[in-house]
Amino acid sequence: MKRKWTFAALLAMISLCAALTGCAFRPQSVVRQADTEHEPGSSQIMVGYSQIGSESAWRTANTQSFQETFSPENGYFFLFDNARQKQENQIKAIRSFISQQVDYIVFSPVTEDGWDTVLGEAKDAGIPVIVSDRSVDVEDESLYTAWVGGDMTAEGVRAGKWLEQDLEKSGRADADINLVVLQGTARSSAQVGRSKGFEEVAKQHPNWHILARQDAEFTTARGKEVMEHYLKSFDRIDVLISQNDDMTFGAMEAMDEAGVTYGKDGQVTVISFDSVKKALEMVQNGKINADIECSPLLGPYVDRLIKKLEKGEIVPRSNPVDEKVFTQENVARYLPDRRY
Ligand code: GYE
Repeated sequence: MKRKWTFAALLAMISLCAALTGCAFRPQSVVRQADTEHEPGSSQIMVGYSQIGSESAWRTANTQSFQETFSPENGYFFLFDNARQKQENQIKAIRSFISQQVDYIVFSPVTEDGWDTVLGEAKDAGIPVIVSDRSVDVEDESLYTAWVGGDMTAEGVRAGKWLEQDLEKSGRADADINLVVLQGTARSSAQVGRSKGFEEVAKQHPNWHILARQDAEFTTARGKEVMEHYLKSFDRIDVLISQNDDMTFGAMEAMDEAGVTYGKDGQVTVISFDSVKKALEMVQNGKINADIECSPLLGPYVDRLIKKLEKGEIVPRSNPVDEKVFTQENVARYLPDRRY
């Protein structure tokens, strides 16, 4: 339900109330969040945003992007909820946005599956849903209006293609290559897509041996633990595929402690995903060989979609954002502008 009362209508109500009762009119607040109020006289667009959690540097930048973009100055009343990695918390948050009759629901789904029921409730309430970052796998596509984010499968393919070229350059195109994978949160579209894309390329190389793939939950602590386990389990690891930078940082600690060298002049080739500033610095100093970009700065994209919907325009259902691959050859050009 929209609460975009015209100023004239509001003024008329105030005068009527004052005339009838002699009292000062104070509209009742619809929603309270901290010490702010969204009032019926307001023309602000009310957006409820359910964030997955705060597992990574990427996620922090993503949250910041939304908080900066969805400001009162930009015409929004913004409700933010951090689900702390739990789907049930996201479902609760979405239900609370529905009961508060927000104008739009935006969310980044922790996993791909399990959204049909709650998104059906949002649809029944007539609230458009925009999926941001990770994607959902739902039976009925009309349960959400649009998705915006990185194409995770394409990112996985880029990682595979980069490795292909690198092995060719170093004359190892036909050598036996041992790989290990640190996977992100199980059943998240980031994990599913990056795995699928990389394995499409890996399948074409019978000499690439994926020794292990394990869930390290997109965190530095788990990345370190799982890499320690890999280093103990396998005599020779040639390539580490780490599905985000935070796990890469943890894996590096594990390799440092085990005395295993990595990066451009090391034993283990490191391919990472996200491309946060700290990781790009490591690309520059040769500790990470290639970093596959995924942009967390999605707030402005969602803002543009909402502004178009407000004008009654039709928006594309799928909105992938542009992404790069960073290596020592090109990183210097981009590093100075990296904000996160
Ligand atoms: O790679 C990771 C994070 O969904 C693309 O989630 C995102 C991933 C990102 O926490 O760092």
